[in-house]
Amino acid sequence: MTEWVSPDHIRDRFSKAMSAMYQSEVPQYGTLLELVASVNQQVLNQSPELHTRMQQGGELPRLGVERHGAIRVGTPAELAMLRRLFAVMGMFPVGYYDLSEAGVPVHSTAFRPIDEASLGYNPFRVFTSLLRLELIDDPALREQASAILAERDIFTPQAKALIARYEQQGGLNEQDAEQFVEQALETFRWHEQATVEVATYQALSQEHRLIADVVCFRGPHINHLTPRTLDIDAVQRQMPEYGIDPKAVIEGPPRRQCPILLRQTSFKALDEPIRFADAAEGYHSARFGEIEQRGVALTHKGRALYDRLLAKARQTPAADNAAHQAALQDAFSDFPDDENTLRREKLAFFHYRADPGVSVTPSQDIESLIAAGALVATPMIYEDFLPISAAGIFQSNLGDANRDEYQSRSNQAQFEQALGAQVTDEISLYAEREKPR
Ligand code: OOG
Ligand code: NI
Repeated sequence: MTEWVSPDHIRDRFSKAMSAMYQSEVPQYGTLLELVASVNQQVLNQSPELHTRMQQGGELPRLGVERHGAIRVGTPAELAMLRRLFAVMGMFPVGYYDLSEAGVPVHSTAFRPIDEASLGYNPFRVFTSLLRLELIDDPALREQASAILAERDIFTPQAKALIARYEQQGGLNEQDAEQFVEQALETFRWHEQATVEVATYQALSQEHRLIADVVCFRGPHINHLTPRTLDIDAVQRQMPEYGIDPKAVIEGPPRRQCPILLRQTSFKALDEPIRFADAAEGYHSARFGEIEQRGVALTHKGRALYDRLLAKARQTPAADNAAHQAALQDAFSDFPDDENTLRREKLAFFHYRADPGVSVTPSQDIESLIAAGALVATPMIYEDFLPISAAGIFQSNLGDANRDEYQSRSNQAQFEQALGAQVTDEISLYAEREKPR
């Protein structure tokens, strides 16, 4: 019997290989990693309590490897093959994000591990967007874009063969797993050489810069990687000292005692030299670095409250990050900020662990078990993304020429048809993991 390499190991190797490739392609990302590691270490040194908690929650070993990345693809066939590629690494489509409302002509999902052990081992996620060509107004340009996309194959023949072998055998042996990581990585590599002439690039770019980014290259280059930080405000503040130009505001909820969901910020996409098919030279900006600070996952009720308070804070346009954070602080004073209240009001999800050292009586209810220390509740980390934040990240990297929202409805069914599978509802996954077993 051959031993298959576990998908968790393949994902771990792949995410490390991707990080190494991206650091060599975008040195500023390496600088960002240094800054994040130093801030995380400071936070852990200053807060032994957090250190202990993260250790107990099994979060410490994954802190340094934890990251997400993002890509954008052009056709249903590309998306469907990516689904099969990510499955080899134990990553499955979770959540549906419609960004057309925010003026970005894509809809997206996140490929990520799902079960407890896999998330604990390496929670690597890839935010994956599909271009919605139907949102291009000009029919001739739409035709041209889809003709260009029809010409390319973003996967190596070996990658496709290994995906098929994985599906057939139910696993990959050591040698195949190693090959797979190497071949899969090729899809995410940067290409200085555009596949189109400069005039085509410009026409597509004028329609939307994102369309040029998706259509004009041989593959869907990874456009950012994102390590997890324990103090996003500190990293945002220190970025300029490290020669990094941060986006204007930190997306998501404000700083809190009990962090919720996800806060994100990025450095602006770099202008990189490219060559066109007609030998013309130019610049393209797509690639950047991002950081994230994750907090507790919210229930439907908690999420509805988050959405409402965020909308309230966003009514006042902010001049800078300080003003934006102040508006958020103000709005989120209505969101309970202690764990017991979050738990009792069913706003957030928790892991429950029994402490067998504490004696209990059969009649004790959950609250008194928790009060006695017989049952320990720890926040369950949010593993997903936020559409308004994602739109903010996209926009800060698409220059200032933002366009208005598209007149289109979100279309999960169309996305799932392209994907060739349904996406899993993220909130139901947290609810499932919270159940006693
Ligand atoms: C994806 C932007 C969204 C996030 O973390 O919300 C994102 C992209 O620019 O392709 O990565
Ligand atoms: Ni991101």
